[in-house]
Amino acid sequence: TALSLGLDAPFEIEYHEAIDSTNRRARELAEDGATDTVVVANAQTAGRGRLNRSWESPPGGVYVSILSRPDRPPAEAPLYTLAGAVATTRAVRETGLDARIKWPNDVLLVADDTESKIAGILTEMQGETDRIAWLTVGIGVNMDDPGIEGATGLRAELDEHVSLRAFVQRLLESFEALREQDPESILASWREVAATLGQRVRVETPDGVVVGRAVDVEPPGALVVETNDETVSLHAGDCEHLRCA
Ligand code: BT5
Repeated sequence: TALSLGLDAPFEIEYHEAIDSTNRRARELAEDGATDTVVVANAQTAGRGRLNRSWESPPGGVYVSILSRPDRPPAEAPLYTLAGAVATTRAVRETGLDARIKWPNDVLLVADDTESKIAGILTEMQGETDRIAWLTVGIGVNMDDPGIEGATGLRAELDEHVSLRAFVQRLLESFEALREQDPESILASWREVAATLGQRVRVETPDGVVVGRAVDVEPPGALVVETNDETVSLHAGDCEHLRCA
C-alpha cells in the first residue's frame, strides 16, 4: 500500500518489498484493466533493461513503474521515455549532483571526463491503431553502487543521507507535471538537461551504425545526427558518446 512509503500522489500506489520486475507487474495490472497506478519495489529479482538486457536491482534502490493510458497515438510513446528521463534527472539534480541525460534513456553523472550511469528508463506499451492502450514508464535509480562498471548510485556519490521516500515523491511529482505538457515543452525540458547534444556520438541503430555529431532531439524523441554527408533522425538505438574525437 501507499502507506509503506507514505507517498502522496495522484496515483494508486502498489508497494512490494521485493518483486521480479515492477514493469512486468504493471503490465499484468494493465491487462486486468488498471490505470494510473505506480508499482514501487525495494528490490527486484529480474529487473529489465531494454532489448532483453537486465537491470541490477539490489535492495534499497528506486524501482518504479508508472502505468497510465494517455490519449495519444502510439508513435508518441518515446516522449514518455524522455519525460521519465527528465523527471529522474531533475530529482537527482535536486540532491546537488550534476545529472544529465544520454539519449535515449540513460541518466548519467558527469564529472570531468567520466560519465557514470545512475538511472535508466524502460518504457513498455500496448498500442491500438490510433491510440495507446496502456503505457508503463519504468524508472530505476541506483542508491548504492550496483557494482557494475560505469555505474554509480546516489548514496555512493553523496555524503549525506538520501531519503528514499522523499526522492520517490519528487520523482513522481516531477513526472506528473511533465507528462501533462505538450510534446514541444517536453523536448525543450529534455534539451536543458541533455548530455548528448553537441557530442560526437556513435549510435548502433537497428539499421546499422551511425557516427556523427548529435545536434538536436525532435518529435517524438528522435536524435538528430549530422554525419559527414547527411543529417539523419534516429528513432531507436544505443548511443555512445565519443571522447577526444
Ligand atoms: C535501461 O536499460 O537502462 C532501463 C532500466 C530500467 C529499469 C527499471 S527498474 C523499474 C522498472 N522495472 C523493470 O524491470 N525495469 C524498470 P538499458 O539501456 O538496456 O541498460 C541496461 C544495461 O545497463 C545493462 O546491460 C548493464 O550493462 C547496465 N546496468 C544494469 N544494471 C544497472 C544498474 N543498476 N545501474 C547502471 N547500469 C546498469
